[in-house]
Amino acid sequence: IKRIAEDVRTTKEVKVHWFPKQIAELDKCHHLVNKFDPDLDQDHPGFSDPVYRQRRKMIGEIAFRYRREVYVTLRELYNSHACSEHLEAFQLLEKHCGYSPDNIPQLEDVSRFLRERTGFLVRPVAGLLSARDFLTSLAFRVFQCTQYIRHSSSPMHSPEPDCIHELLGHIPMLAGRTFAQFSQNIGLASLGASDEDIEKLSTLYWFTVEFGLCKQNGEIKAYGAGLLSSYGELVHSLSEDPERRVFEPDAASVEPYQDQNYQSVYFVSESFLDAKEKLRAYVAGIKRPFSVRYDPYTSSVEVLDNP
Ligand code: HBI
Ligand code: FE
Repeated sequence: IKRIAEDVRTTKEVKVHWFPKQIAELDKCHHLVNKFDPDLDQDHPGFSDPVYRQRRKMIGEIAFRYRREVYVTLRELYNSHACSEHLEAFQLLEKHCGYSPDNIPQLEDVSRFLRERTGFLVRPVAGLLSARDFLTSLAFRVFQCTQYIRHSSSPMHSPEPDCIHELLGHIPMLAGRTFAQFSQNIGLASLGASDEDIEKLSTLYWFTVEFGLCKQNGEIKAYGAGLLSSYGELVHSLSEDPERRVFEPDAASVEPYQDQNYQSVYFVSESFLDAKEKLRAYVAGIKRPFSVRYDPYTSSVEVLDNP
């Protein structure tokens, strides 16, 4: 694709050729000179070698799609595979928060956006946290967000959370009221819980917030961030291959899960409201010698002794 560089006017009305002012703008410096292109130049040693030319073409396409590959591929798939809450929030994030194929949004902007929608805040974190610490922050409506991006040799997959996973998977979901409350409730249930209960809540989190499916207008859609940030698993989760079961916290909290491969089982919620009600009943069964209440005015947790 050829793009004619834009001319710009200086204050003196002298036309000068456009040039980048920031390193990121080097994305716009991609115009090739075709003189020695093996597809066009009959004297090129590779001109009559179709295998070589095919390989060159593939490498060239990677260079052109650099930066955009994950965003553009997932964005397209959301239309058919993502739940309506995700699609709606994603549109707003594109409009207000700098979500685009050419830009990685700033956490500060994302945090401001979420605060206005659901009161969730985003806070930077250096890597994978312990389940207890991660869940604890959810109790305060704080989402710990990784900063780094996956290695470019594997654009469609990352073994650990990275900013693509957080920004494309989690953030849009946290803009929804019921889902935000659901997430905070898992966090509140985790405060002071035993190691066994943390393990169960973490598994519950896995099969809902990370890999959950839900029903919408008679169809099944994805709402889990692990799905919404992985092209391959998003397609797999709604295909014929895996088993899909009705979401029941008692079962989901003890189901063995895969963190090396695609899940073989997914849990489908009737709605976020339904999932929230089921979680409430499940949490009521967790034994703690106290209960907790979140005070949004002071952003603090009150501990209430059980009678
Ligand atoms: N840590 N930084 C970070 N991001 C996550 O998404 C995350 C985590 N630690 C644990 C975790 N997620 C979940 O898999 C559950 O164990 C809570
Ligand atoms: Fe995650």
